[in-house]
Amino acid sequence: MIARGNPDAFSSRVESYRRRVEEKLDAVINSTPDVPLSLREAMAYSVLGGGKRIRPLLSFAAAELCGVESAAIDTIAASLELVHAYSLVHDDLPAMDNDDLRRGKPTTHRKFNEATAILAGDALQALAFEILCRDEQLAQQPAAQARIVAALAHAIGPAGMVGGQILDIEAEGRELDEAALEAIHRSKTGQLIWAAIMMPSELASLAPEARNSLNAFARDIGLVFQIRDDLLEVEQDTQTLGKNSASDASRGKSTYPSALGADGARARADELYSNALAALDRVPGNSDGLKWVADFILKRVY
Ligand code: GRG
Repeated sequence: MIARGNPDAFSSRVESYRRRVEEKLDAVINSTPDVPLSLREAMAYSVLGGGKRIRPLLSFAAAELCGVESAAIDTIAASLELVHAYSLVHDDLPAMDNDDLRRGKPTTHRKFNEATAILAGDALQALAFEILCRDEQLAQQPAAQARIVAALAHAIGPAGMVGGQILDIEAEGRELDEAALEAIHRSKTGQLIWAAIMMPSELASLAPEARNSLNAFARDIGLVFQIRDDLLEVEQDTQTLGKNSASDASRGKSTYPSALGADGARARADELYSNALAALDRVPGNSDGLKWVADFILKRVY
């Protein structure tokens, strides 16, 4: 049983939630039959044993808020990390950001080769949808299960992450204003974060006003995540980040600090964070977990 209303309670559960998602991912990667060894190795390399697991933490916290204790949250959390890992593997490819360091290790195409990295990303994405569709707990609520699958597909599809990625690529070398940056990042980064929060909520019956408020929280906190990411790119060192810092500037990408200045970017993140928390306060239930993750997102140093 989850304790209600204790501000420190979520922080004491963070490591166990991270362990849960790691175990689930390990089981999914290593128990899927008939996977060629080289592909399984590249998939495992890309998704296991690294990352902050922010999206799973958002899902576990959203489940706490909505009073959902279903074991299916493990599957939702794992599906999010599978698609997140796929996006990182493809984002690092020579045709995209051409990065050689990720999570403190060589990127997947550097460790293996480009073709293997492309296929590992494709396979991780497909596996995310397979585990959601096969989950027995989710299958007990088939309408909710369909909405969960659709939310993830929408978030990472042409009007979501992939759409944002192409806008981002096409904007290289151009100076963007804040509105253009926001349009890119609400799709490219924000929608997967939105899905992490909204997918568990589909298993609960939220009143329409509560759902709208949770939506508003989810949208704004995704943008806070990106602004913090942009700030870390210019303020933090490569070793702490585990990926190359200042790589946006070297590719002529507009970022929040380049558009607004570092202080302006911080002020915008603070403003969005306040709006997000005000929206969250309108959702009944225990929001300690989402507040903890929102705070982590605003203040993270890696
Ligand atoms: C189909 C070719 C093809 C591409 C798919 C690659 C892609 C579309 C979109 C890229 C989306 C992307 C990688 C956005 C960046 C989001 C971001 C800042 C990720 C870093 O997330 P963290 O800090 O990473 O949560 P960890 O390592 O902690 O998991």
